[in-house]
This record gives sequence, C-alpha cells and structure tokens, in this order.
Amino acid sequence: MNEILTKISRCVETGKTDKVSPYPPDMKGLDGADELTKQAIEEGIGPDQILEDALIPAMAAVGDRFSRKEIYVPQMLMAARAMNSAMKHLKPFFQSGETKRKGKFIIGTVSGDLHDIGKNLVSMMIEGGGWEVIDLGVDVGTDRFLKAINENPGAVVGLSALLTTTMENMKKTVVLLKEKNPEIKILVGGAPVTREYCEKIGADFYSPDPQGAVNYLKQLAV
Ligand code: B1M
Repeated sequence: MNEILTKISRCVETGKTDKVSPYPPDMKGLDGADELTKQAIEEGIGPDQILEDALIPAMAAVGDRFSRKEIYVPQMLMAARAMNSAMKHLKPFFQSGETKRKGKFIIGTVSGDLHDIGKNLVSMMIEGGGWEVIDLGVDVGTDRFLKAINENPGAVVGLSALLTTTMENMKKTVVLLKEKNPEIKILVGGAPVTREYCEKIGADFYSPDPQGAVNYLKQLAV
C-alpha cells in the first residue's frame, strides 16, 4: 500500500489526531491523521482510496480490538477523533457527490433516554465504515425517526437504549417504523438490549458493539 496511506491508517488506529497530539508517545511531533490526509489529497490520492484503504481498515481493526476487549472506550474515542480529523478533508468530496458512500444510516437514542456515548461510538464507526450517518441525537421520538426516513429513502435505522425503562420505547419505535415502512431494516443496541429482545420486538439485528453494527451494514451493502 502507498506509504502515506499506511501512515494515515496507523495514526487512526493509534489515535494520533494531529501533529500536536501527545499520544502515542512514540509519534510525538510527527504529523497526524489531519496533516497526512490533507497531504494525501494534495498529492492526488482519491478520497475513495483514502477511505477504503486507510480509514475503514483502521477503524475495523480498532472495532475488532474493542470487541476482543484489548482496548477500551478511551482508546476507541481517540481513534474516532483521529478518524474525524481525516474525514473533515474528505467530507467536501462526499457532499459534492464526487465520491459515493455505501448507503445512509439514521441513528438515534430512543425517546426518554439521554445516553449518547455508546451511540456516538457506533455512529463514528459506521461513518468510518464508509456510510453517510444521519445522527438524530438523544431522546428521539418516533416522529423524528419517521421524518428522517421519509427524507432519506432506503436508509438503515439504528436505535440505542441504555435504560430498562426506555427499552419499551425502543419496542414502540420498532413497531411503528415497521408499520409505516415494512421494508426498513432496523438495528438495535445498548447495554440492556439482547438478541432475544431484538427478536421479540421485531427488529432485524442486534449488535452488542460498534463493530458488529459495521459488519451487519457491510452485509446489507453487498
Ligand atoms: Co446513566 N444509567 N442514567 N447516565 N449511565 C446507566 C445506563 C446505569 C446502568 C447506571 C447504573 O445504575 N449502574 C443506569 C441504568 C439502569 C437500568 O435502567 N438498568 C443509569 C441510570 C439509572 C441513569 C439515570 C436514570 C440516573 C438518574 O438520573 N437517576 C439517568 C437517566 C437519564 C436519561 O437518560 N433520561 C442517567 C443519566 C446519565 C448521565 C446523563 C449522567 C450520563 C450519560 C451521559 C451521556 O451519555 N452523554 C450517564 C452515564 C454516563 C451512565 C453510565 C455510567 C455509562 C454509560 C456509558 O456511556 N457507557 C451507565 C453505567 C454503565 O454502563 N456502566 C449508566 C459507555 C458506552 C460506550 O457503553 O452506552 O453501553 P454503552 O454502548 C456500548 C454498547 O451498548 C453498544 O456499543 C457501545 C460500545 O460497545 N451500543 C450499541 C450502544 N448503542 C448501540 C446501538 C447499536 C449497536 C450497539 O446499534 C444501533
């Protein structure tokens, strides 16, 4: 692989956002994902190639290590921050339609629930997986999900819930969204949610972690 892409990938995997980031110590003072991505674009490397060959594999490696409990939330957040610093250079190309995404993903924490750290991780990993993410935030009622679905036909929907009390709202959301849009694919997650609960409420897929969500979407995009 092109040397600069290897470097970008390593920066994202290790959470090296930019030149001034102190972490990881052995990369102190070196360019980070921010500077290297800018340089790669200036050198004429396509945004698609940067995404496919550097960012996506790096975030997949991070997700796998998180699933295996080899790294924890802080390292994953640092990797996501580094990825975002690279993505800011790629976004103008995606937004202009010059570069295609794999699809659209609408995500939100269900009504009554304000927890968003896990949801944000899932969102960032999915964006790192090459999808356009429409993040509706927290405490998202069914109306807002329906509006986003209408505005983004064909999008996959992700619901997060962290409270046993709001799991009931997750159920109501799935039932209503499926009633209005029988074709829609719904992915659910969050600490109290289980595979059995996912099946019980009629959602399509449950993932305990961000990488499982990315892998599910990868399957759908084929
Ligand atoms: Co809250 N809280 N909280 N809280 N809080 C929990 C969830 C709780 C387990 C703490 C406890 O009692 N031990 C408990 C829930 C008990 C229950 O219902 N079983 C609880 C409670 C009770 C409450 C309040 C009711 C407290 C109160 O006010 N009395 C209140 C509710 C507010 C509300 O939502 N209406 C409340 C408030 C808060 C804060 C605002 C203070 C803060 C949230 C800040 C924020 O999110 N911006 C907070 C926090 C931080 C927590 C804990 C400590 C940490 C949650 C977290 O971010 N974990 C939590 C205890 C705990 O989990 N140890 C707790 C890290 C995060 C990376 O994990 O979100 O599980 P998680 O996400 C994982 C997976 O679940 C998965 O991927 C992520 C990475 O692996 N995942 C998905 C998540 N969403 C997914 C979606 C997917 C796929 C995978 O597909 C779409």
